[in-house]
Amino acid sequence: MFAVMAASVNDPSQGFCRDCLALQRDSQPRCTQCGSPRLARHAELYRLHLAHIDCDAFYAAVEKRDNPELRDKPVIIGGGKRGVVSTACYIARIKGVRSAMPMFKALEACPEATVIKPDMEKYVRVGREIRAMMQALTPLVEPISIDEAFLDLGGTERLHGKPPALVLANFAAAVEREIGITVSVGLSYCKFLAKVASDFRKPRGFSVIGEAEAVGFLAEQPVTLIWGVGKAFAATLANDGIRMIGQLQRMERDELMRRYGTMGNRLYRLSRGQDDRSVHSDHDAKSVSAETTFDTDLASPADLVPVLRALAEKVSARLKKSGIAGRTVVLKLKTQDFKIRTRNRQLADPTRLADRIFLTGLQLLEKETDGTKYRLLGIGVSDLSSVDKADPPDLIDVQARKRALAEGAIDALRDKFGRKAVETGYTFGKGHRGRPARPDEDEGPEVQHPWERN
Ligand code: TTP
Ligand code: MG
Ligand code: MG
Repeated sequence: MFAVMAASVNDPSQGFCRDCLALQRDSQPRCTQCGSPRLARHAELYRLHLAHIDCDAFYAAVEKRDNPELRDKPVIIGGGKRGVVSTACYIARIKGVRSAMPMFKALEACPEATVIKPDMEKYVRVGREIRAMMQALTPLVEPISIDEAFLDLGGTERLHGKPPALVLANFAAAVEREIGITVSVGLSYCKFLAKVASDFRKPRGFSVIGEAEAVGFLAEQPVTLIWGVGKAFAATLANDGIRMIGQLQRMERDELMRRYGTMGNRLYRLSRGQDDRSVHSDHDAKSVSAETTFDTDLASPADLVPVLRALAEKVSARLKKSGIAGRTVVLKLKTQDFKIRTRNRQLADPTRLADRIFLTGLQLLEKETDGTKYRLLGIGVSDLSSVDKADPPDLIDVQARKRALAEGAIDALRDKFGRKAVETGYTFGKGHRGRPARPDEDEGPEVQHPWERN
């Protein structure tokens, strides 16, 4: 049924109504069914499935919901006269009130505002309710903060009987109805642009950035739109005469990397709308992993093993930094035709050692190197625990003990002289072959403890 529906409406001049969800069969400015002007139309509307959803003026919206008298008044949420603004409703924003502004300044700009102290417990509760609604749409929900998340709705058409765009519009309406606050939706083909899109027409926004328009759209935007370009870095770029993303698009990767190091690589890729980070669900957040997508598909152990080693080191570094260890090693492979293979092995004790993670991963990988070409390789650990039970001195495997000691020594050297100072046999000199295609953007989820999430 969906195929017929999509075929008939998959046209840039058509689309659907965001209020009543009726499909539009012509290019009228208002819904042919309910008269609403809130129509979603886009050439790629029915193809895209990566979304970012963010609540509008979240704390303020919750307070307005709970006190309807405030509905049409300026509301500021924040901590007392000497505090700062957590957020302000959109009415107060018209007057110039912004998050993180000192409260006295905010009240200078908008003296008539009602100021409310934050009720975190309530906001966390509402945030959880919204997250539960998201999780009913897809298992691939990656919360980013109390009021926002990425969702990957790929492959859910059958389940919902409609394409992701319609599911999202329906979701936004359901949040308004059931929770009593509004959200903005960004729909695109990658995380970077989905997030940009959700911020584009707030509040109650629904913005689509398709692949075809990405480069042209980005060209016109300031560099600050790029993740990781904060005030300080924007000032560095401005010093070099770079203010717009279009300028970055005209620069070579080598030049950007020479000037700005690994950040240069990010500038190169994101300015061109290249971002293949996938959405990691809450379940993954209970693991620590690293993965990379190759520029060309790889099949041979000679190519895959050094990548595995480098990723195992990365996972180990994160575990050590966070003071945790994992007991199950998980190998992830994506084949040329996008099929995902995951293989697990449980260890006798939790580990945080690169060597153990690597060697276990290697055993799992050996069985999978049968000539199949892979486009992605990842390694991680789950069953996380604190380090006290991790890597006990191993009486039987004296070699393992030696390796643990050697790794401790390597870590100490790296602490002193930097990561690059000490390369191991597996990674040394292999950089040109099996190295991750994007060494600084191949990260799986950062370590996330379930209790850190709201
Ligand atoms: P945001 O989503 O950044 O902001 P918002 O929801 O208030 O407004 P927008 O419509 O632009 O998304 O942050 C979510 C909540 O986090 C926000 O309601 C309050 C809190 N917060 C702070 O406490 N301090 C801050 O500096 C920011 C940015 C947010
Ligand atoms: Mg928000
Ligand atoms: Mg937010």
